[in-house]
Amino acid sequence: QEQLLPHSCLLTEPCPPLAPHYTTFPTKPCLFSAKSDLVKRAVRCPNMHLIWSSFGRRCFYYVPKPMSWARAEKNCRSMRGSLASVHSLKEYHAIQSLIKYATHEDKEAWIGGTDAPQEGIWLWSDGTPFNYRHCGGFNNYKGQQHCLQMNYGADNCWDDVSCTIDRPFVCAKKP
Ligand SMILES: [Ca+2]
Repeated sequence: QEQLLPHSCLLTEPCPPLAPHYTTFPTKPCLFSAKSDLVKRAVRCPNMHLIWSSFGRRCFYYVPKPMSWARAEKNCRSMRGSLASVHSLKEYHAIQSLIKYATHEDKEAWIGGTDAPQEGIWLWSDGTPFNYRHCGGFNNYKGQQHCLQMNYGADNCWDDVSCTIDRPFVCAKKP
């Protein structure tokens, strides 16, 4: 059976309002003091301890529960989003800081990249252009690595890995 996140998350959570200062999303967890704007504006989902944060023109949501890439994407879609796409270094740093804020580490996580339809042609699950590449090689080890995990290795690069392993994940959606 598919395990979807509680629908109360979808129905009760507004996306925090976008504010100009979010365009300089803190990249160090020490900047997230308990009284910071981010925390005050964040909306917590009961039971799941989830937080939506805004950056640029999208809202991002870190889900700590590990699951396969497809289940992760399905859960993001159940919240009217999709796994996060990344289009710049700043966006990547924002997503990294969200994970660091939630986990206090640079934890590996799914984002929306996949080359499952055709090897070597990378797509974002939200349909946006795959126009940014962070560090890390897509080696398609044993021909079975078609999904993109972030925060891989000592340099927190990108890595292609089997889509069926379980990872926490980051959703994104337009407010
Ligand atoms: Ca790989």
